[in-house]
Amino acid sequence: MDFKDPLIEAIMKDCIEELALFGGSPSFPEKLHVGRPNLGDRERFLARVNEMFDRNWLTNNGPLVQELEQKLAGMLGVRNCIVLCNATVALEIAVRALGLTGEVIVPSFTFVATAHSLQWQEITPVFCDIDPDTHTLDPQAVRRMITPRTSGIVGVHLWGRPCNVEALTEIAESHNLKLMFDAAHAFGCSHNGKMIGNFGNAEVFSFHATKFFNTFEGGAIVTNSDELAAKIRLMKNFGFAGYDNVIYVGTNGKMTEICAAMGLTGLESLDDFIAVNHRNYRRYSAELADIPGVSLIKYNDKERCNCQYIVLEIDEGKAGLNRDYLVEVLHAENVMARRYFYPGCHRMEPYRSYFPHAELLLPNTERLAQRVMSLPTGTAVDEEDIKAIGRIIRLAVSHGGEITGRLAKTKTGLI
Ligand code: T4K
Repeated sequence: MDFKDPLIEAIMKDCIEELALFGGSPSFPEKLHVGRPNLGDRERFLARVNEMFDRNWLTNNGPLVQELEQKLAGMLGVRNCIVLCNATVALEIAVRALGLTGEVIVPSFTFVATAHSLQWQEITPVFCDIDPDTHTLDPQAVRRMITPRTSGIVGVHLWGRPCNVEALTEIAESHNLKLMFDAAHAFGCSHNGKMIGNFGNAEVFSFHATKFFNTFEGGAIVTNSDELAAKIRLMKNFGFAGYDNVIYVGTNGKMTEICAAMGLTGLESLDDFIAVNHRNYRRYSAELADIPGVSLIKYNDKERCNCQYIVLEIDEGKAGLNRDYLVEVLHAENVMARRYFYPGCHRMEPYRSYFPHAELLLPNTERLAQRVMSLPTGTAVDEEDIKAIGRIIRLAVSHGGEITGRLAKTKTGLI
């Protein structure tokens, strides 16, 4: 296929026959993904890796891991940072170290790892509804979900936007519950001027390759409790408190030196990554302005924010087509928009079988799971790409009814 400039291609498309979904050529020659890794300076990374080989120290709390922990703790202003192999294991360890049992209140509108980290340890995730504006736990709903078996609350700072930390803290304190945050999306973000990482009993970051700051795979637990941190350090290393001396059940949650090398290198470019995300956000905001039924979620510009997710809500009534049809249009153009976090954990197994009527208590989750989508951003996306994506969305919405009619017919087998 003969590919041209995506912007020119997208500008030229002015009727739906030209959309790739209906036989036109895709606007982008290659797939444009959500979650393309941001890479720091390759030479700096390779130099660190060479030094690592010279030392012949590859894992088990090596010097690069220690340096990364110190740098992260300093940057976040938190007493303890323990880096781990990924955020899922970090969540599992934090849950265990905090002694959570029985039932724990969590949002369903999150990546499934939040719920799995509980269920994996036979703790029941009790799915709670979210605030329709912030997409984070609704404190009033949290109060209603508390039972005598509740031991804790896991809030999720979804898209990097902080939970209502004050209300959740008040609820946790008044009911003697532990409070932790899945801050997988919120590294580098602040709440009331304080860096995320300082709230609740502990917070967990993800440094997965798809996050704006990555260590290939990786994560961290941060806490201002020295006692909790000491326990977590033991738990991530099989429970060893010294040679031959195991004092807890533990697991292997250690981060390797090569992952820490990636993290240390990424930290040196962190401000650039964030600046690119903000610039992309402003461009998307301009390109998508005034498209009926398409709204870009807002970030609080008075706080520090990594802006790593470009999240849209699609109102089918105004756009003329639903989120799923818009995603189909974009995928055909090689824009790999994602339906994070469809369909909600409560509609995934095993939770769907355990709680077949959970949706009755989750109206906002249900609604948002049908309306929300994420678009590509980060250093892999430039101004021309965003303009082209904006034009595809504008074209699709301006022919929303027609696209809906055609796709509905295809799906019902009428054509
Ligand atoms: N809590 C929350 C709220 C989370 O969002 C996550 C993870 C976790 C906990 C657990 O954190 P980790 O245990 O992963 O540290 C991705 C990520 O794998 C996952 O880390 C992330 N959240 C989630 C939101 O997104 P998928 O299933 O969408 O990944 P995948 O393989 O489809 O990758 C996304 C896109 O990124 C691909 O279409 C292509 C691109 N990509 C991906 C990788 C790995 C690349 O271009 N290069 C790459 O190396 O889950």
